Amino acid sequence: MLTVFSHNHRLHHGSELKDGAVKPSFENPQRADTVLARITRERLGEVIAEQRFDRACYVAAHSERYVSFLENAWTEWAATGKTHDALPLVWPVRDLAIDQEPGFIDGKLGFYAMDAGAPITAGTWQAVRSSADVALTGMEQIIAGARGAFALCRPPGHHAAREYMGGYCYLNNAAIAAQHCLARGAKRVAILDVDFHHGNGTQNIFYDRDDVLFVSIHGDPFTAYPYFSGFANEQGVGRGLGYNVNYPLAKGTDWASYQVALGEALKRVEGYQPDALVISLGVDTFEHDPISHFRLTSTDFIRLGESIAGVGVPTLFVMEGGYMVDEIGINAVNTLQGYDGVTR
Ligand code: SP5
Ligand code: ZN
Repeated sequence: MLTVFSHNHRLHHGSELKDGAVKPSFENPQRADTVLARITRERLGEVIAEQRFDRACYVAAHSERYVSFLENAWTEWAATGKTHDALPLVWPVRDLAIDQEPGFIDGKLGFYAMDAGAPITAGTWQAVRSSADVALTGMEQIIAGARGAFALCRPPGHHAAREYMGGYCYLNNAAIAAQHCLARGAKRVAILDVDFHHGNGTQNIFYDRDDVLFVSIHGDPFTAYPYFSGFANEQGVGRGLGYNVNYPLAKGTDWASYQVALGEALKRVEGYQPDALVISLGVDTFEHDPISHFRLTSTDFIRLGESIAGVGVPTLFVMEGGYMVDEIGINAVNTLQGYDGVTR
């Protein structure tokens, strides 16, 4: 399988609040480099660089003002004399939720964020834009007739909604790729999100639409991040009713129970008869992931890839989470090799 990769991901290396202190984020540059090293070692296939896409491709999944915010946030933050990462500290919750962009960067950060998990640094925008370009380049491969392709995106994207960042995500790479596929003539695209965390951003972007089916398998949000979305009764609205499907699973879920939900999810995808399938591939469902609590083993990821192949639809894999850096390469590449049917 061909991989698309951008060296620009290294321009983004942010901080997050951990145990009461600002520390390097779990979402670090080593992650993508470890996956790339495994791809090379396993000779998965060709690795190509991203092409540059028009900004309009991002605005097709996000709002104009949000994309402008991302482009200018660091400059506006640096103009206040600060040199450390920009993180929001105030949010427009419930009754304070007015739809007016603040005129100062501190307010803008909260207005366009769901949490303090998406730091903005000097190189963030360039990395974020390149990550979306990696997904778009991967989708071009699928459009050109490839059976499968891997977009080694970093930073990840599935928590990024139409108008907000969060959970290490800025632009929603999977959503941008799916939208691009439709723009290039597809009638229906399905997105299956297997990251441990609910893909609230992708759900948000396509919630009222029937031309993109969104299916997600994740930790029950009653007790797992992002807490405020990912419940089974979130099924879409209007034309989109029935085209959003959530499978929240209990803490400690292992392959035996995971595969039941996966089987149902894949049946939904198959029944939709999509022209293309996008997999939001988070491998934070791994048993030793430091921030998640499922129990998939490295071999289970091979089974995951094989099961996805069973749908028989051209598939773009888009990298999302996975924070056990030692095994992130093995687990991601196992999934891709499972899909390719080339595993031991
Ligand atoms: C793309 C993706 O996987 N984003 C995940 C964002 C998760 N953010 C919440 C992290 C909460 C960390 N809790 C640490 C517990 C460590 N024992
Ligand atoms: Zn995740």
